[in-house]
Amino acid sequence: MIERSSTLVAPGARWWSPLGRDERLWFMVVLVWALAMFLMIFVIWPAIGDQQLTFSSYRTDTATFKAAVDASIAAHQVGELEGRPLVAPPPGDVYLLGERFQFTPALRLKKGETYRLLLSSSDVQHGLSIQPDNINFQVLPGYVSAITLTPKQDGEYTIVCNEYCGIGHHLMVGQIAVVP
Ligand SMILES: [Cu+2]
Repeated sequence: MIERSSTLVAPGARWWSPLGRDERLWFMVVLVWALAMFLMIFVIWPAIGDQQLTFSSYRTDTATFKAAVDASIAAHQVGELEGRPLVAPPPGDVYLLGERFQFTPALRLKKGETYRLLLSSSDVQHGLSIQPDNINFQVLPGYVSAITLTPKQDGEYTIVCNEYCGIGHHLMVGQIAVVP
């Protein structure tokens, strides 16, 4: 603290003086741009982009979900793929279970049809990454992640787990085949 009587006089403090015109202008630019980016995330890209898939989640328990997966396999299995059931479900609800260290079942979907992919885990947290489209979702025990998707292009898609889940994590892959 410098005394008024000192020969050293503190410089005038300016920071609480009214904003200058250029400062006000920059604040407005930043505010408008922040709001624009906020709208892009929730309004613009979901409407015109391909990035955001509609997604919701709800609670479940492992036994209930596993029963639904088994029922879906029993009803719509069309073959086997790499030792796992290959299921071709009709448009609507599609069940996919993540467990150490696989995704069950392998799926065959039709291009242009709309499905609700229901994901859950029977043990620990997994990640669901659909390649090469780079769709990413969490797969959690006790919760169902529901993703509405309409495949637009046929081909073979690979699911990889992208949450470290144990010693076999790097082997944890699944398949979605999209047929015309
Ligand atoms: Cu993993």
